[in-house]
Amino acid sequence: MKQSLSFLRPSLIRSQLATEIMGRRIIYFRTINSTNTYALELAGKGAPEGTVVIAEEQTYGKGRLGRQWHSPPGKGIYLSIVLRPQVKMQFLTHFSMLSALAVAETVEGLSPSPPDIKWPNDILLHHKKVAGVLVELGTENDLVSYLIVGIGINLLQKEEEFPPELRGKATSILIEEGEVVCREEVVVKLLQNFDHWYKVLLTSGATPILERWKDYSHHWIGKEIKVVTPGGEFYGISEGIGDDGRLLVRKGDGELKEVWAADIVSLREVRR
Ligand code: BT5
Repeated sequence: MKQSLSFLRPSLIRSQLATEIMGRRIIYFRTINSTNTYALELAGKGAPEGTVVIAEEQTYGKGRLGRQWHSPPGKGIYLSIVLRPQVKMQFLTHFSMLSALAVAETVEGLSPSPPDIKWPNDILLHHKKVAGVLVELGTENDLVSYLIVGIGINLLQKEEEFPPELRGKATSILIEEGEVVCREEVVVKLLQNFDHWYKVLLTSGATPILERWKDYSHHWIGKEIKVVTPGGEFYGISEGIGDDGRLLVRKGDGELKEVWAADIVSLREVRR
């Protein structure tokens, strides 16, 4: 891939996109607090499905559970997609899994080393986080009226450009592969992968997504993990994911725990 010139060019991205839904409309910012926050506002005002908000830099990039996403100018991809699937809340995890899958495939295209998806939706290269996904939603009754999928991918950061607390835990394509990738090409590939899996989910259901997802997750399935939930933490063996996206963990006493929302840490990391 060629080196990025400097700023992203939304018109070039649009002209190269072969998607049906994603990127119908692209809204671009040099700097913004959070593309997810902006996309949530837009969706609340009726922005169509497939609208993409993308920025060079986020001053308050959001992670899950009030955490932050480090988003320095020109170093990564920070984008949010508006979706309007007609689904019930219980199927939400499928969208989170499809997002992680689309990102993992995109990262795989940039790296000879296969990425891992760490449940629920961290994308790792060599055990370090290279990308993350944040899904937020607006609801009406029990139906999802819109979903915002926010994706952050680290592409061009050098190790010393991460804040000290992220060094050794976060990585970028440049660090892992020594390659300066073109961010526009990565955006195009990402939106195409996303478009593909979104259509698969709507037409064929979640099974193909769950199957493909497993290809990226065998590094931690069957392994001992620590599960950190808002209510406390416990250890167990990860037995994989259920059909609805729940994490299944076998505790030492034999009990099978089903986990909806948590962070997991592999024992390798626990013992570090
Ligand atoms: C995530 O949260 O991984 C979701 C990240 C989503 C970011 C995108 S960027 C576009 C869109 N707009 C937004 O405002 N957000 C989305 P979580 O699993 O909670 O992970 C957050 C944690 O990852 C932080 O607490 C840090 O430990 C770590 N972290 C922060 N920035 C990072 C980075 N650039 N690379 C790797 N790890 C990072």
